[in-house]
Amino acid sequence: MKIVDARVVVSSPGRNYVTLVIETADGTIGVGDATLNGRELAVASYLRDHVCPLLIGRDARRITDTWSYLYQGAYWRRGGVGMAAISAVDIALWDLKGKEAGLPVYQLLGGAARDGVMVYGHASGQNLDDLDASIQLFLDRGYRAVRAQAAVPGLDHTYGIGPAHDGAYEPANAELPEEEVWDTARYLEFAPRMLAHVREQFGFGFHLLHDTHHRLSPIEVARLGRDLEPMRLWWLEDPTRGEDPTAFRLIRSHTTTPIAVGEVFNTIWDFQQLITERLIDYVRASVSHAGGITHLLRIFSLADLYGVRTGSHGPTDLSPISLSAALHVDLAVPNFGIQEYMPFPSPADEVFRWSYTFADGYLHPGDAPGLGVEFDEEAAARHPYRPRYLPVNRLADGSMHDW
Ligand code: GCO
Ligand code: MG
Repeated sequence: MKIVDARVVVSSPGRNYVTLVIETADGTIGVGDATLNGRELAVASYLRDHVCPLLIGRDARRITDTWSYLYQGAYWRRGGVGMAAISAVDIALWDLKGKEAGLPVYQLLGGAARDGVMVYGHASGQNLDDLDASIQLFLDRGYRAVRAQAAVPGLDHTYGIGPAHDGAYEPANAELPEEEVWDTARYLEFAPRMLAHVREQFGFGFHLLHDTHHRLSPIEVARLGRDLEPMRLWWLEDPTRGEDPTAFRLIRSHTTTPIAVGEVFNTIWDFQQLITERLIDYVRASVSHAGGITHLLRIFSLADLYGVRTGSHGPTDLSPISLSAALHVDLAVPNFGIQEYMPFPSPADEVFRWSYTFADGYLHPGDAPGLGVEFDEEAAARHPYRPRYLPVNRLADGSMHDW
């Protein structure tokens, strides 16, 4: 299983993806996702210029050693770009290991701990009627959990609202970042009203989630969490910025609304205090940003010790390789909670062919050896990279704000 080639393909079948392809001497191909929304080329260069040359000649079977070689060996630690690169290598090596064994990756992780992976869909609307139509669509399709977002009245634009009822949205849609204006007071008045409306319309027979995208201060979250308690959310996501874990002590002392954090985190150390002080309920890590399958398993094991469950990041700005890798982990770990799922629009399906399937609100990664995703490099070449940026957020007076 000697590695003979490692190459990076940046393509844009609907949106930009960075794919790492690792080939071994017997011609087996392993694939990893290195996409970092809005900073794709930085990871591509980190891999091409600094990591791929180090992989040639290494034994693809030595996953943990390769992880440590790239992490400890670089001297410079953590950070989005470097960790996305290490994650992609790790994911590709697990894919190769599964292919060599002739087994789906989840079998190598201890086998299925459940029959399927419960997912949540993204419902959204420009107003409450649109939101109702969107939620209905997910419930009709069999989803057992739905994230609800709606445009905040009085704001020109609210992040994360799809133009279509199926919630599909692509926020990285401009050649330079668009500027959005945020108003916390309007949001804090609207969000409880919006989520109460959802429970009034649809009842409590499904799990309801909501994402706040780091925009509130800790005391604002404390108030929102209290206001939302009657709606019994599955989780309130990223309510405040995650860099200061002690902020969550304040939130915790005021509300029982469950909290999910970590889609922008890169390592177990980012999560350590939040988990060991039981300040969060769900770990939101991305397999392709938090060190691949190897490191995600470490984070999830730590979380399990403290009764914290998993809720892996899974938007369409991570490629189908990431979603598949997350699903193998989800199926195998004891403390699985829920998985985010946004179906990939065409032409992503021309470039990536996946074996995971959806039924009755659950995904299953399938039983193809490895991760179960084939990457078509010729099809990828037909969709070249286009510079695309996420928006930024300002307050009405022009100050930069978290978004
Ligand atoms: C989510 C996220 C995404 C992020 C996106 C940024 O909960 O799915 O908040 O929508 O904004 O991944 O690239
Ligand atoms: Mg989020």
